[in-house]
Amino acid sequence: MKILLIRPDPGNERFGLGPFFRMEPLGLEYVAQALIAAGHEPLIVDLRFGRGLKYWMRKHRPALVGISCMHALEYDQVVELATQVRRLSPSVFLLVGGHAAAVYPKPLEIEAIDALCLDDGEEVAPALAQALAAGRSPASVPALRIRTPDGFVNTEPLGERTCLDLVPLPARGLVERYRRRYHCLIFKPAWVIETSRGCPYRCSFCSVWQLNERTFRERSVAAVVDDFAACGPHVFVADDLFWYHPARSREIARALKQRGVRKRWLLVQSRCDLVASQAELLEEWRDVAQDFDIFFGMESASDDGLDGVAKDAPVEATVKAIELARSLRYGVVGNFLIDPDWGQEQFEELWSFVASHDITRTGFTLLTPLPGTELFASLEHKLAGQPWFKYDMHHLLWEPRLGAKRFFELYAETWKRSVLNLSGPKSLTAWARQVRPAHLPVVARLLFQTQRLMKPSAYLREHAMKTAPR
Ligand code: B12
Repeated sequence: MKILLIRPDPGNERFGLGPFFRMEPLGLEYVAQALIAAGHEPLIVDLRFGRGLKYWMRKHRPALVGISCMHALEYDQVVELATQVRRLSPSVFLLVGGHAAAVYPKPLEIEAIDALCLDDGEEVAPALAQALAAGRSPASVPALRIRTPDGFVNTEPLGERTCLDLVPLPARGLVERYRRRYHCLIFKPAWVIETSRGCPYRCSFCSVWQLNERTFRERSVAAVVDDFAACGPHVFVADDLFWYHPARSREIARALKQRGVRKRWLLVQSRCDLVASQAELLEEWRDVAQDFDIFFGMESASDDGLDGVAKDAPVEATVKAIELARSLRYGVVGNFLIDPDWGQEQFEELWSFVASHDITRTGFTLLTPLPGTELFASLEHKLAGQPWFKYDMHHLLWEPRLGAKRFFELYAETWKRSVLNLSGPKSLTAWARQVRPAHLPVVARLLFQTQRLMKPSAYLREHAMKTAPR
């Protein structure tokens, strides 16, 4: 069966670090590989670059179209895209998958869409393609939410969680034509690797553990090493919790070194308490890349703040992790959450923490009830009517305690502490020294675009809007 898999252009990156991360659609690459293994003919299209939908629909003539919806902030674009696909091809079967579609499918329950994928695509998509090819009803395929004359209904869930080794390597060849467009921070081209999926912790703002029911699945060491060896010099590891299983992780580091795999730059995401207690493991990994950054969800400058989001770790762990990582020459990158109910004193507490630990490579996001979290479920009635573009963690979904004007002044003031502030900790000249001359125009453009994070008026302008600015 001919299948078109689409990564939409969310076009909603006015705030935050999105523009710095033009990442490959790894989820679609795994789905595509599973479809190839089942004898189908998938094509991946990244609508952020190059030719548009019409061209690819005409060229590939798919019987099945799959659209990816990773973030809640993409719902509106996905609905629009699905409507366009339906207009171009009334008979095509239209499936939407991805994190946001799986955790909260409701906004995607429209006439144009036939089914929503509620679990791992590697297992569900080939099962659906087989059913369609054999003329069987999609109702026989597990882990779907399908459109029926009586509305959308769920099919049986998968019997057990998909084993990640079902598809050992993603179909990277299908996105090679976009490779030079993919970048991560100042590194270009960039690759994304997944070594594990899920997280056993229970942070209240995160929808990952809720979708995965606190499970943590791992790819085999051999598959991870093969994937690292096949990818280029700049790698972002998409795992939510890198280094979680120290013995396996040590084995991967050793196998990579034995194979002679060394990257120019590596970025991984992990928890502070985990890193703080794994000095030897971090030493083992350090040589795997020339520059090695760790992204920490630091979340709060106080124990109360961490308890408030069920982080299950103290601030002391944050401090220890920063010290340990720096002592081993890791770059420390992080994110803090800002509660709309804060007063000025909590902002000041955060500023003082950031200054005393010199944390400038950091982002600051608003505590947002994201679909798929219990927080969202409990507030759903209060949030009704809020447009999806505001779920980017830089828009307010209700009036803050200090009032929007004062709140955004303090929020913008907070962002001024980040390396992105060109009149702050790092000048444009300092950035230029780190970047290859050929990449300088792109990085400079991204940095100028990012200066709006430090402008209260930019946030205020969108605060009252009910539809996204075009
Ligand atoms: C990489 C990533 C990004 C990248 C974007 C990557 C890209 N390709 O565009 C960057 C860094 C830019 C990013 C940014 C943000 N992100 Co993000 N991101 C992720 C992360 C860490 C990994 C995703 C990934 O690649 N996983 C690995 C692949 C293999 O899995 P997958 O994509 O889920 O695909 C599988 C299934 O979903 C499914 N599938 C996927 N597509 C399709 C399509 C079809 C047709 C089918 C059948 C199946 C299917 O099959 C695949 C294989 O099983 C996830 C966390 C997570 N675990 O999902 C957060 C996550 C998706 N991000 C999140 C958030 C909140 C954000 C930000 C708002 C954060 C911020 N601080 O600003 C911004 C938004 C940026 C913007 N304005 O667009 C949340 C979303 C929550 C929600 N309910 O909306 C997540 C879940 C993190 C979290 N802990 O809560 N993100």
